[in-house]
Amino acid sequence: MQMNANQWDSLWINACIATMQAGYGLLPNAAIACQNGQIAWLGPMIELPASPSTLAKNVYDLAGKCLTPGLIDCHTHLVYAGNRANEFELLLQGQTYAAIAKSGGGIQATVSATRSISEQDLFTVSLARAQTMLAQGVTTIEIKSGYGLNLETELKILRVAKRIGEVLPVTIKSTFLGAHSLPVEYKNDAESYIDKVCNEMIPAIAAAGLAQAVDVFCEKIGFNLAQAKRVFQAAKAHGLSIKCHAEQLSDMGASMLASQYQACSVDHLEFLSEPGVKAIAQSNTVAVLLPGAYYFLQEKQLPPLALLQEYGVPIAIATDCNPGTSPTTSLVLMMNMACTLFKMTPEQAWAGVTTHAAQALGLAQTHGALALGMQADFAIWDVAHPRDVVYQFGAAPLYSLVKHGKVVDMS
Ligand code: DI6
Ligand code: FE
Repeated sequence: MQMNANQWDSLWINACIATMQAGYGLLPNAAIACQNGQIAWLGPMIELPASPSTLAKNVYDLAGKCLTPGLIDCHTHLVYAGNRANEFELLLQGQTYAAIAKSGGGIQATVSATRSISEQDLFTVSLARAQTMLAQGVTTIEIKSGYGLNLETELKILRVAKRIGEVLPVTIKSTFLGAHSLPVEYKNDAESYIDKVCNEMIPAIAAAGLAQAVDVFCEKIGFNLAQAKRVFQAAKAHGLSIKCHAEQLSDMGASMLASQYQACSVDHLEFLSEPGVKAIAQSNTVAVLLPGAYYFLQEKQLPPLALLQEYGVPIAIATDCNPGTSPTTSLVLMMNMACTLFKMTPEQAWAGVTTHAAQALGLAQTHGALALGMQADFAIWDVAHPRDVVYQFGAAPLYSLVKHGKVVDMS
C-alpha cells in the first residue's frame, strides 16, 4: 500500500503497550500513532508500514517503556474547601465516622467551608488537586458536587469542575450530589429538602448543562430508599445518568434500587449482599470499589469481591477523593490497595481504572482502552510491565502523559 509521508501527527515506538482489551492486552515491541486526537494505528513494530521518521511529524522512542490508557478516576469529590485533619485525630481515638457526622462535623463542616469560600479560591484549591492527579497518569476525572447543599453553592462547585476541564488537559464528567447530606436549614425535614433537590436543583442544573449524572448518598446518615427513588426519577426525567453511594456502612438495598434505574454505577458496596450483586449483574451497572475510604475509616467489612466476580460484574476502582473519608488524590495507590485490601489482582486493578472506569462514566466507546478510533489518551510509565505500577506503592513512575494525542507539559 502506498503510504503518505508524515501521515500521522505523532508516533510512539518501541513501547510495551497494554491495550486493556482482554486483560492487559499486552503488545511488546509495539508502536501507536495518533491523528487529530484519535488512535490511528496500533500494532507490533515489525508491522509498521514504513520507517518511523517518514510516518509522523513527531516520533518518540520509548525504549521499552510501558504505555497504557490514561487512568480514569470515576468517583471523586475533588471540589471542596477546607480540611478535616481534626476529624482524622478523632477517628484515630476511636470515634466513628457516623458519630462525628452527628455531632456537627463530617460533611457539614466541609459544606460550611465550601459555602463561604469565593469561586476563584475554590477553583485554585481544587485545580491543585486535579494537577496532582494528572501527575500520576490520570486523563479523565469524575467530579461530584455535594458540599453546597443549596443551589447557589452546588452551581458554584459544578462551574469550578467545568473550568478545571477547560484549563487542564483532562476530561471532566460532573455529577450532581445534592442528596449527599441534609443541610442544617432542613433539619428534621428531609422530605422538603428532597422536594427541592428534585423540583428546583435538578431542573436548574440540567438546564445549565453542568452535570451529566445525579448521585445519592443512600445511608442511615444520608437518605433512605424512598428518597433515593424520588431523586432517581427526577434525574431520569431530565435525561441525566444515575449513580449511587450504596451499601457503604450498612445494607440498605440501594444497589438493587439503583440497578433497577439502570444506574451507570453503584459505589462503595462493603455491605452488599448476594441479591444486590445479582441485581447489579442483571443491569449494565458497574461496581465501583473505593479502597481509600475503607482504609481511612479502618472498616472491617470487605466488599463481596468473589461474588461480584462470580456474577461477572465489572469492577472499577476510584479514589473517592474527599476531605472526610478518603483524603487522597492517588489513584495509583488505590490500585495497590485494591490488591492488598480487596484481593484483586494487579491486572484487575488496571481494568478498574481503565475499561471499567470508562464504563462507569458512560465513556466505554471512546476512553479506557487503546484501539483504533479511540481517544488518544495515554500514560507512559518508566517501567517494563504494567504490574510494576501497582507494585510500587507510594510512587507513580509516570514518564509522560498524552491527552487527545498531545504530550502534556508536566513542568
Ligand atoms: N461517601 C463518601 O465517602 C463521602 N461522601 C460519601 O457520600 C464522604 C464525605 C465526607 O465525609 O466529606
Ligand atoms: Fe464518595
